[in-house]
Amino acid sequence: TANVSPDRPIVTIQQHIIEGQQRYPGATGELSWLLSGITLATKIIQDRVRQAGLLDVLGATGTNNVQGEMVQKLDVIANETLMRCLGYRGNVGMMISEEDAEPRIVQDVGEEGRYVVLFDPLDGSSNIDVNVPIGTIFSILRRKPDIDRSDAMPHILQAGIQQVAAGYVLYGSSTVMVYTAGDGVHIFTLDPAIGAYVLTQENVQMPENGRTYSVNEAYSLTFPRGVQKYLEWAKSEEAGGYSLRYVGSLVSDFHRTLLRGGVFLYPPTQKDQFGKLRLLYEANPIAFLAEQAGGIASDGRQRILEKQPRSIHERTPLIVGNRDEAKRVLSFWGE
Ligand code: AHM
Ligand code: MG
Repeated sequence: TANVSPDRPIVTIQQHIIEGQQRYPGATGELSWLLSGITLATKIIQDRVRQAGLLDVLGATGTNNVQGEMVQKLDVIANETLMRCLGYRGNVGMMISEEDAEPRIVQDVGEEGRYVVLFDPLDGSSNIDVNVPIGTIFSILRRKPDIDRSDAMPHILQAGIQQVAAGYVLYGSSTVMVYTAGDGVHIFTLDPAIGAYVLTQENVQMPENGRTYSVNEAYSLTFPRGVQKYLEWAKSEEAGGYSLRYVGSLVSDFHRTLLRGGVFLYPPTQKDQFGKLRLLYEANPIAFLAEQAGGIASDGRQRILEKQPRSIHERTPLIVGNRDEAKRVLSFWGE
């Protein structure tokens, strides 16, 4: 992982993407246009997230807040903001959002729209009221050129390996965008004074080992036996001292795993046979980032990125972490 040195020129995310694309002959710059829609939307969302408590208070006397807007739930605001910032970019063909429980196609525009954008507008939104970091996750696919657009599904239900780009924005103590277009993982930090995402870490690699596991251990009695065994092992003397860290916000839990190593798990439970996380909006983009950073993402049986999605609702177990630790979990998994 290379921290950007202080004497390097300031590079914004747009600049970085354009420079990256110039390395590919025939690149049209369309992806950078699309991404600027996402960066704009997440700047607006982060502003609303930062005001979350205030908006409630200011809106409590009537239904309007200071901007004269109706007070809305933040995940609805996030969803609409992404739609408004992206929906009118000609190259966005379809947008699919995991708003609330039911993902839906929110836009189908532009005959020439070449990209399909999938997002979880505000992941971990049950954490808003207690001021815990939340995030926006996105995944970008290319619309299949040879298939008629009257049925959206073949364009949407593509394996994660087909992703053109993916990333997330974490609304934490600072706002960071973590991004890959298949050419490494790069981190940009929002400088609120100038309103730009500035490159702060380039070519991030997960640490080679990390003795941290991240899982909702309260469900452990209903995890598959192999997962229980891993958790028992991690607490044993032989393991040499592990820590448990679980925020309950995937973006936060993965971000820590990316930078500090260790493993994040959402295994099958008695309640949810395939776990809770969604393949298209959560597991795929996270898996793309993890692999680009030298890590592993699996559902326990196969690589997340190779899973053929069958429905837009689909959930999947997820094990993601630095190579050695994820492999260790997988070695217990089948037991
Ligand atoms: P959401 O998309 O409805 O916000 O739910 C997803 C979140 C993830 O951020 C997090 O990893 C998981 O739910 C936590 O689930 P649990 O409370 O079962 O541990
Ligand atoms: Mg989510």
